[in-house]
Amino acid sequence: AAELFGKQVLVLGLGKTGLSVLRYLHRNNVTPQIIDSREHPPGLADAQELFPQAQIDCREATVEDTLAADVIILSPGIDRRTTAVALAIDAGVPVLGDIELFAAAVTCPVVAVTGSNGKSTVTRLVEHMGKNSGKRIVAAGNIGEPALDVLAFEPPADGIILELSSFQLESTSHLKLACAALLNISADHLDRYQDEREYASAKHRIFANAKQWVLNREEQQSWPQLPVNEKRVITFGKDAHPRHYGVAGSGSEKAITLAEQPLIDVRKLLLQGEHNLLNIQAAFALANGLGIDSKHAARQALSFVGLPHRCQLVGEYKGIRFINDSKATNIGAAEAAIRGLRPLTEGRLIVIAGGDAKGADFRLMQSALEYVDVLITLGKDGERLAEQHHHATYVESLAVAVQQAADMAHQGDVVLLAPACASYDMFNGFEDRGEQFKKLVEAYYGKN
Ligand code: UMA
Ligand code: ADP
Repeated sequence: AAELFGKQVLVLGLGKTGLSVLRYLHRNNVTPQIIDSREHPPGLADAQELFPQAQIDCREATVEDTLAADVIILSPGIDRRTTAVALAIDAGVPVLGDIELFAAAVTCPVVAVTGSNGKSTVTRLVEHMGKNSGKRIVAAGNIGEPALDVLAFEPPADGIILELSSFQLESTSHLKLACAALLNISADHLDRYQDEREYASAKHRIFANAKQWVLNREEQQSWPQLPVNEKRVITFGKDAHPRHYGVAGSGSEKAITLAEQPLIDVRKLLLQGEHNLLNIQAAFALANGLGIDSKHAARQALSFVGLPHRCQLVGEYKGIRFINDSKATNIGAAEAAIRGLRPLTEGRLIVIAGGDAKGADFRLMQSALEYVDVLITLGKDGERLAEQHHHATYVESLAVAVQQAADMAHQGDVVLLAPACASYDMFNGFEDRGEQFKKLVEAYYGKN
């Protein structure tokens, strides 16, 4: 923070990130100017308490504001293309994110994961692999714990696993990483990017200063265009590999391997679905980057139960399983859930989907929808999604969707909530959507 001292610092955004930035600046005796475009930004009262003397405005930032600043600290929810921000960037004003401040201040080893899907699962798994290892491994970033707050932890972290979104990476240039993983890239957030290439290049920024690069063999198109140094690269995939991570065996006799040597017997895992075998391999590589040995990581992985709202069984009634994958907020995630659950479904697969598609093209979902027997859609883009399937109905609410699904389901069927869309058109976030789903299912079967 030394380089911020005495400068005119403008903090844009007063959400979780903005507040963590303010706490950091406060610890470093820097008083910023603060602007949030929302009438009642979530962090307003806390900000006033931290900086009673600071100028805090709840309105759109103007070009005068941004050009007057020496440095702008931008929250990830704000588009860098916003006129006032874009003009400041053009004028040479540094526009940094919280992760860039974190990068300049952190002293312990850091590893990070990005990708369209699986980030939170991998982040929590790496954190879990660090438990009982004698090291204090902390998860931070897009997962919900702002990275700058971790710097103030007592006792301090021995290693940090960061979940990074493309928005955070856009405003980051100097993050040194012991290891960086890119899980996959599928269309998402196209309301914030010109095209998929621009979205991918934001994600590729994770490798700029990383010692090791963890890449997906199944998705060579997600690899960075930068010259790939063989020595730095660790890959993961669905098959065994002579030097890298992989999966050996077939049917129920599978093992996750490193250089064809077994690390974990897949039958012993609580985490379900083919996509999670890939997530586990990436987590191994990242945990290794934090000095956690593979044996310990493997033991810990066996007790990892996964995260709520990700392919989570909410109940089984009359032999019908109801699965909540509300976190499938884009097509790639919904596709992974559908493909992953089809082999485990004896009867019909009934999928509830729809919401705010964030500009995505639903035709990309057609191949996955072939595995779906009945599609029930809802939300802002639900009617458009229904056009992609031969047996689809559009309904006005999640309550009606659950009722229709439960009415038609028989023993052996699976009812899967995998929206392929964001939730904000009808809900207060994916957690709210998942919880409402669970409540509606329970109410249908007379359970409170
Ligand atoms: N906003 C305004 N005006 C402002 C500032 C923000 O309207 O002046 C709006 C944004 O457009 C956005 C919302 O407020 O809709 C929140 O934006 P924010 O930047 O204040 O967000 P934070 O509360 O700081 O939360 C962010 C991440 N959110 C986003 O990137 C949108 C959180 O990830 C993250 O956990 C948190 O920082 C801590 O690091 C959430 C997320 O949805 C889970 N991430 C996206 C995703 O995973 O797909 C990227
Ligand atoms: P993120 O933090 O990137 O949103 P999560 O771990 O929360 O990722 O998982 C979100 C959804 O993505 C899950 O509900 C699951 O359906 C899907 N998913 C998880 N891992 C993968 C993967 N490796 N590839 C494709 N889809 C995945």
